[in-house]
Amino acid sequence: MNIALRVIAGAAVLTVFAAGTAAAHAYLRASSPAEDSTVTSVPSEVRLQFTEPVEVRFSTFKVYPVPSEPGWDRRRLNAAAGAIVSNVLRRTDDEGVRADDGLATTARTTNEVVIRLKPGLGPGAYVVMWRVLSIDTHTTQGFYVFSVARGAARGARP
Ligand SMILES: [Cu+2]
Repeated sequence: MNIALRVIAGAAVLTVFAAGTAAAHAYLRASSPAEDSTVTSVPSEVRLQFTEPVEVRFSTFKVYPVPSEPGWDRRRLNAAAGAIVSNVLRRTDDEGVRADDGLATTARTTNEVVIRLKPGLGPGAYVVMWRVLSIDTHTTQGFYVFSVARGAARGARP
């Protein structure tokens, strides 16, 4: 992230505090796979729908595997995912360890962002994370977890 963007992000945080919850920011409205869901076919992409358009080139989207054990509940998975997010959201040159293969979205500003997943994801938990600059210049970030079931069918769309 360059200096200018850092300044924008810092200013955005102050604005968020000042404006409280009344202002509109780019929050996640819906996603596929859905938050905390377990899918029975291996997804090839993640679709994120935000509450307002985001500046794609000034935003970050990543999917990482979440090392976890079968039987972990939602809370435990989300705690593990949160720890990963704080470590890797700003990391660069991490293509090799990510579960995603970059964006399919080519628009500069859009409400819906499509993230390509690497082919043939194995069973287990994954965290989808984002830090987005919305067109109103506010920055928001978040994450959610989905899981791929054991024995999930391959080659299907999410
Ligand atoms: Cu906003």
